[in-house]
Amino acid sequence: MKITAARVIVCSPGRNFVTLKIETDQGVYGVGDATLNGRELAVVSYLEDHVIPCLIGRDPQQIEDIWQYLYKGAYWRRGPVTMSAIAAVDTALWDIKAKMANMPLYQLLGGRSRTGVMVYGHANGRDTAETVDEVLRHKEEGYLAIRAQSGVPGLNKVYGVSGTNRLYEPADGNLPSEHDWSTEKYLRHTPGLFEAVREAVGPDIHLLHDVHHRLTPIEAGQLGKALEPMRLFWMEDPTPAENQDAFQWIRHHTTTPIAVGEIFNSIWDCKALIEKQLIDYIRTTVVHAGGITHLRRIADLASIYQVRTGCHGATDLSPVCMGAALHFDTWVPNFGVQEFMPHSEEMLSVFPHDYRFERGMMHCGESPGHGVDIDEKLAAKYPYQRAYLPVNRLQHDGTLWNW
Ligand code: CS2
Ligand code: MG
Repeated sequence: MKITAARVIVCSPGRNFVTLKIETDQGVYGVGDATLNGRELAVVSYLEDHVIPCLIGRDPQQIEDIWQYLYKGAYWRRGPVTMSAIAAVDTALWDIKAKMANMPLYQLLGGRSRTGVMVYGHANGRDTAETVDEVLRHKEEGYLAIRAQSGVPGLNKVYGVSGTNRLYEPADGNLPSEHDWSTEKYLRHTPGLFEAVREAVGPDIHLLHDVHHRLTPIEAGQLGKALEPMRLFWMEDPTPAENQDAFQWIRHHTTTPIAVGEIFNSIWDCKALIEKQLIDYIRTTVVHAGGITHLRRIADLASIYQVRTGCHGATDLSPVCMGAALHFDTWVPNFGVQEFMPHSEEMLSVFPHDYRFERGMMHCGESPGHGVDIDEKLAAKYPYQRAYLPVNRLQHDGTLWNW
């Protein structure tokens, strides 16, 4: 069997997506997500200029050998651009292999480990009252797990709050927008937010929160301790994770579970965090952490230390990634939760898919492969529009901070 062609499809149905399509001499093709929010074209070039020429003529069944070839053969290892490109190839090849085997991808990985995939939804509000209403609306829709993010009094824009009833989409056009930040205001506000949310929603709903890399370890310890009475499912990205050891200072001060990893792109980014049990959930994804092949390795390492998966699933990960992730989630033994930030109808129209949401759970389809395709004609109607993620500055002196 041979790879005969591969092409990158860039489209922007409400936001930018990068998709790789690999075709073979057996008429079967596979699709992979290569979207890196705010740096999309870097991955396009990496694929078109450096990876695709090496793929033509190779046997697409040799998933592992191609993974090793692209990882070691680049010499310059790891990084979000490299690993997203490798991920797109890997996902497309798993899609092809499952189609050739005439089975849904989860069967090829090892079969079903659960009846469905528990997801968490995004409840966002400009203030506590609006956020509580949104949490209750999600509870009504059957969500078992709900993330709550709210505006912070005295700050003009914070992560996770769209300010309208539109879906929250952080990337905006032309040049990065600038947000202001005050840790003091955030730490004063957040415990009260979760007191109100827990009071309203009752004890059974899993509540999550994304700190989005903005605290120092000791501040994160403070927040985790303050949130303990509200029993969160997890506190996410409490502090930047380049220094994995820093998480021990959070662990010293709080039992609030910790999730990290959506910006990780390889097992090396989380090896210490997992082995030292400094986290409870690993958020690495199919699209940014080297595809199914590498994500399985991360999940297996995590399972040894009772760390569970909690894959990132924001709208800047395409429906192709969501489809592949749901097959992974259906199989992986140490599953925790899957993030589900629904794509708009416009976005979904470009990506025919067979996964579905039902009362707090998602279900991958039974069609061969990962169950997601791309409608290239429709995609062509949505040309790429450069967009950046915002940057953050400290409100009192303009210091560039973590967004
Ligand atoms: C967030 C993301 O969903 C999350 O947990 O951290 O929305 C993140 O801000 C975006 O994926 C960045 O592109
Ligand atoms: Mg996050």
